Amino acid sequence: MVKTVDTIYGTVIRKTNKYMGTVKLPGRFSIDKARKLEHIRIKTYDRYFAEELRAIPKQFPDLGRLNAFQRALLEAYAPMDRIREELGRIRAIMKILASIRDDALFRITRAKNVSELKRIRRMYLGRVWDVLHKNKRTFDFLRKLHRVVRRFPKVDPKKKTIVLAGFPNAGKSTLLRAFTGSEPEIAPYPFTTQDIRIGHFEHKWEKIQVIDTPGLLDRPVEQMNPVELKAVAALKHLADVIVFLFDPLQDRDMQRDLLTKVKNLIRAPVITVVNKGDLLEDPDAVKAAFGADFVISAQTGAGVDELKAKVLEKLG
Ligand SMILES: Nc1nc2c(ncn2[C@@H]2O[C@H](COP(=O)(O)OP(=O)(O)O)[C@@H](O)[C@H]2O)c(=O)[nH]1
Ligand SMILES: [Mg+2]
Repeated sequence: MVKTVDTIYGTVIRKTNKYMGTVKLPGRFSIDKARKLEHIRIKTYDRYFAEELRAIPKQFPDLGRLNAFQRALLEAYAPMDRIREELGRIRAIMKILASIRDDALFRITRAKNVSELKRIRRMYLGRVWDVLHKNKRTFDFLRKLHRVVRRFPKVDPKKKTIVLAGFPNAGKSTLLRAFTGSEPEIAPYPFTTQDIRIGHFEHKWEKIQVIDTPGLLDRPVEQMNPVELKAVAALKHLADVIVFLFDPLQDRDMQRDLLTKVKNLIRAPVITVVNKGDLLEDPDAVKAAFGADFVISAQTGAGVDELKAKVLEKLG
């Protein structure tokens, strides 16, 4: 978790107070002893601030090692340069805090009485607080980004991947189950309010991934906000083939329109399929009308094996 600036500040104050309660210097009160104690206190604040700040970049994956899908997903949120810049900003803040510390430590050596020491401490904390708050945007940015990074969907870009698309109710979930013989794993899809559903099946000892993105590849692209659009476009780094399902019970032109948009967004080979063939009197005529490659029934399983064979052929 990336903490807010107020939490960081509060944590450091609390830890330092606790630590200082354990520090005992021998002898009676003297200004020299008061200086020593104040010196320890400032160094303790600084040590805890540095600890808190150092922990932030450590919680992020090595940006150089992200796969193309993860990178595209992150870039849906912000350009990689901005992410690097904000992470670098944390190191810059650590340097500034170190110089504020050094200035305070120097002033302590010159302090003539306790009230002067107190003023130095107040000044030190005030300057640190200012620096943290001036950079609140950086902390907030990294907080939000981290919440997403740690819940990245566990898709493997090295596995061959089938992405399902088509109108709601076209039968994507049913086909995913028919392909994989099981219920998919569900993970939040970053930067969208939607989930990603991930299923697997084995073919010749190789695990093939099947991905369904309900609410994303099933509606007009115009309705997506720019971040959603980029998050969905990240799928192009994953998709080796798209299976686009037509629902013969819904408007044909609108579905063909969505197909065009999905093609433009992802640019992987597309296999088009009319589903619910079991409900059709003349499946081949409907298939021709939709301009589809296949007609199947995901529910009864009719045509599913042939479709699967074609998909595997495209996957190579
Ligand atoms: N008759 C028939 N119904 C189907 C077929 N495939 C899916 N359905 C039904 O259509 C509805 C929507 O299916 P679903 O897989 O949830 O569609 P999705 O929204 O694209 O995931 C469900 O009630 C399914 O049972 C099919 O091949 N034939
Ligand atoms: Mg579904």
